[in-house]
Amino acid sequence: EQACAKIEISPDDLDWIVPHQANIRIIETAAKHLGVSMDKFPVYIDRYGNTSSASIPIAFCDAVAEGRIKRGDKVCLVGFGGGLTYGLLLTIRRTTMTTTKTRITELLGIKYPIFQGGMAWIAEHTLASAVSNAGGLGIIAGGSAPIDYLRDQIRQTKAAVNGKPFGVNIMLMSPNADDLAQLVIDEGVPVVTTGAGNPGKYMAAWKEAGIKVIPVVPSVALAKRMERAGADAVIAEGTESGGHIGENTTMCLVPQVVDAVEIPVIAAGGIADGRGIAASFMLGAEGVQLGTRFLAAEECQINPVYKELVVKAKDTDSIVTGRYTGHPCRNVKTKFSKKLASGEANGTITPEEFEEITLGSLRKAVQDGNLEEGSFLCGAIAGMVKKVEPAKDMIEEMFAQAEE
Ligand code: TUI
Repeated sequence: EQACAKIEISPDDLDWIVPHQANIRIIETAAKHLGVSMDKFPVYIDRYGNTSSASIPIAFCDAVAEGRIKRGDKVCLVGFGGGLTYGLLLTIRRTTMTTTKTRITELLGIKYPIFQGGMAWIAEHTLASAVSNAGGLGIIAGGSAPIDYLRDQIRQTKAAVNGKPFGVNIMLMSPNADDLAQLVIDEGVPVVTTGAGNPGKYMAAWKEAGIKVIPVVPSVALAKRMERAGADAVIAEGTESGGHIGENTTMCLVPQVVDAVEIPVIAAGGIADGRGIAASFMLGAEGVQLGTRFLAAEECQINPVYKELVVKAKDTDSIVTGRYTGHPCRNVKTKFSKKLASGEANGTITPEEFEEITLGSLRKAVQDGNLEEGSFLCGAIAGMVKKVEPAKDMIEEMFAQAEE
């Protein structure tokens, strides 16, 4: 009772009460007094009717064997020394939530478990270094960039982050993925994320080079395969994301991936504020990846037309094109993207024409702000992004809100 009062919980909130050392008669009396069942006392009694301090590890082993707790569960052990008969160890069912210290922050040595998505043509050194310097993980997009360009981006980021970690995203559909995969080794890049495919063939070389490898996965099956191949974590990306997307939603995908793998899971797709971060943690994620919110970062170098489209977008302003060609892609709704979506739906645009029209359309959006021929990729959460501000302010505000 004293212990519960001290941390302001009721005895009902306890999964177990493990007496450190007591006699069984004292325990039975205590249970009666607290009005809790003897099931809550996983005690081991010696031949004299006393419990021993070995109760605690034995209780844990039994709980694991019986499936009451599993590896990775958060268990809070609170010890109170109140004299021989009052010594208690409590495991608390509802643990205090913290969004800032997880296996991801430990693995990468970062302050906040937040990644900035490695958006092709968009995520370059100014944005990536701003995010890394703010305590997250900034990621440079490999996309289909020429190798010299990416090398320069990596070196500029390194020079700006003063030893803090950063990442490079390897887009596996890129024709020069092999070269970029070797470049990250040669340049000593600390973290690699991958997208749009299975990075299995690069895994051994990356691990050998000491790189932390974190693939994007759109399904449980791929998450399991990546874990077996040696991935350090996975990013479970829902269909709310911008750009090329899978089918499953963040809400459905993340908890299923969390249940399927032991490695930490980062949630992506449809997250743009502290509530989204808190929700992701409730689904079991230990980190988040955001793309769309960072499009509005001051340090993001996209054309101002693009930034304005994102900031002005409302909830219904994203549209998926490319469903019929097998490569669905989420964009800001513009005349161009609406024409593409309706053209493929009613058959007036053939798959070949679609490929031709969209070739180079991302560059036209990012560099030129070309509303007639550009694909302005964005996530379904664009409607919630309301202002242009420094990446650091975004991150600090979001984690303050998530903790709250
Ligand atoms: O990669 C993305 N989103 C992107 S990449 C991009 S740029 C681009 N340019 C030209 C052609 C294609 C893309 C724009 N947006 N997101 C990560 C992501 N990865 N979403 C889904 C996947 C994914 C899909 C299938 C990951 C693995 C995968 O594996 C299939 C298999 O089993 O091989």
